[in-house]
Amino acid sequence: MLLLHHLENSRSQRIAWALEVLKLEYEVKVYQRTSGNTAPESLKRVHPLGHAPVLQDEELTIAESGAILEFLADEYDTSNQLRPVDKIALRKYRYWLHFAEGSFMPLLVMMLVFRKIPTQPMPFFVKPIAKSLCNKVIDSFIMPRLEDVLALVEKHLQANEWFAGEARSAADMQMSFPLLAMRSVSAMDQYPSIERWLQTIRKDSDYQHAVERVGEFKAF
Ligand SMILES: N[C@@H](CCC(=O)N[C@@H](CS)C(=O)NCC(=O)O)C(=O)O
Repeated sequence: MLLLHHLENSRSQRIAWALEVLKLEYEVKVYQRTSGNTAPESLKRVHPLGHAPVLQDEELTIAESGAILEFLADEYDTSNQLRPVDKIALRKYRYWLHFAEGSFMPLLVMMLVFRKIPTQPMPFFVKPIAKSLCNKVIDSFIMPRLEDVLALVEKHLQANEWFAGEARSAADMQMSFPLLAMRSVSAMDQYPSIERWLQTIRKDSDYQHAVERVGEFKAF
C-alpha cells in the first residue's frame, strides 16, 4: 500500500492529485504544522530533511515532489497520464516540472520569509527598520522576478491549454502549488490565462478527490 506523508496546507497535495489520476489506493498520514509554521520533528523520522511530501511504497521512501511524480510515472502510469510520450509535449512537461521548484518556489519562499521577518518579536525601535528593509527586498528584488515568472507562465498558458500542451500531465500537478500560493497572496487579474487554468484544475474531478483527501491549499 502506498503511504503519502502529508503536511497540512502544503506541496503534498500535488502527489494526492497524481495518485487520484492513476486511481491508486493510498493512505494519507497527516502532519500538523508547528506554531512556527514548520513541519513537526516526527516527519524527520520518515526522511532526514523532515519536509513533505514523502511517499512510501513498501520498502521505498521517496522525497521531492518532482521525483515522486516521476517515480509514479515510471512505476504506475501505464496510460501516460502523468508523463506524455510525444516529444514536444515531453519537452514542455520537463521544463515546467523543474521550473516549479527550480525557479518559482524559491522566489515564493523568499517572499514568505521577508514578509514574516517584521512580524517577529523585536525591540519596538527596530521594527520600522526591519519592515522598511524587508519591503525594499520584496519590492526591488523578489517582486520584479516573480512578475517575470508570471508573465512567462501567462504567455505559455495563452498558447497551451495545459503545461505540457494539449493534455493534463504531472507538470500541471507540480505547477499547481506555486500558482495557488501566488493566487493566495496577490490578485491575478492581469493574468487571465493563469486564472483560466486555475479554474480548470478546480473543476478536474481527480483534483477534487485529492482535495477531499488532503484539503485544499489555503494561503501562505
Ligand atoms: N523541493 C521540495 C520542497 C519540500 C518542502 O519544503 N516542503 C514544505 C511543505 S510545502 C515543508 O515540508 N515545509 C516544512 C518545513 O520546512 O519545516 C519538494 O518539492 O518536495
